[in-house]
Amino acid sequence: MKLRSFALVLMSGLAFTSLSTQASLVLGTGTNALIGGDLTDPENDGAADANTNYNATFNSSHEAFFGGGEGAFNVFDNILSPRNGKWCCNGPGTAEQDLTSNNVNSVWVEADFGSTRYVLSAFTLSSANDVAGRDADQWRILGSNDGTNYSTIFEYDNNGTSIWNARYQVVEFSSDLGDFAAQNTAYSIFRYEAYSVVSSGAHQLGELEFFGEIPEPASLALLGLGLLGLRARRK
Ligand SMILES: [Ca+2]
Ligand SMILES: [Ca+2]
Ligand SMILES: [Ca+2]
Ligand SMILES: [Ca+2]
Repeated sequence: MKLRSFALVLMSGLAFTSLSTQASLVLGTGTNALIGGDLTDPENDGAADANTNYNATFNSSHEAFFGGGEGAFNVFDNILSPRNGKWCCNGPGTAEQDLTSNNVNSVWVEADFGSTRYVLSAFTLSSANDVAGRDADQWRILGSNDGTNYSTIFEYDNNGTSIWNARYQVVEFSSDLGDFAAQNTAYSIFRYEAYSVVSSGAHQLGELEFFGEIPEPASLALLGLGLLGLRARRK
């Protein structure tokens, strides 16, 4: 988490000069630029090919596996590398899609935390190794609690331009930095869904990290208020 703290300090400094800066933050390139220890694997010890030591179960629209077939779950393997370290190449195509339509063509991958719900506070997306034309230029981060109804947490819609300018580049988006609104709803499922790529029929993604907190249960908050009330009455 050291890198991230440094990044936040850096952005706090920048905020003095430009309060309106879109704050998505380039953390660097390569595996070492990943924040690490994300919600899917807080210990960073996921055994990817065996799909063990993870705190989430994974699902995807295509290639629902880890491994050298460039499976979708490779976005959760904690590495940026060719082949076994990325997801490729089922694509939604290059054409710009109307994201308000119900009939959008997409590819998606998601992490399901079961009965545990998190308020998403940040995520990183990392580019993969080959041609930049395979990078997404329309995509969303979505949250769900039933696997059927999904709410948009973040939307990137910039046909022809991706968020990256280098291979294996790690970019962070966070509510603290103003990239998306501070979340009030906790979700058990977080999904990345892509609707278009820059200039190739194929889509690729190197890595995906989710960060968030378990909200304080309402019952605990009420208990706290109750205790305060008790104390007040005793006075
Ligand atoms: Ca783990
Ligand atoms: Ca991870
Ligand atoms: Ca990866
Ligand atoms: Ca496109």
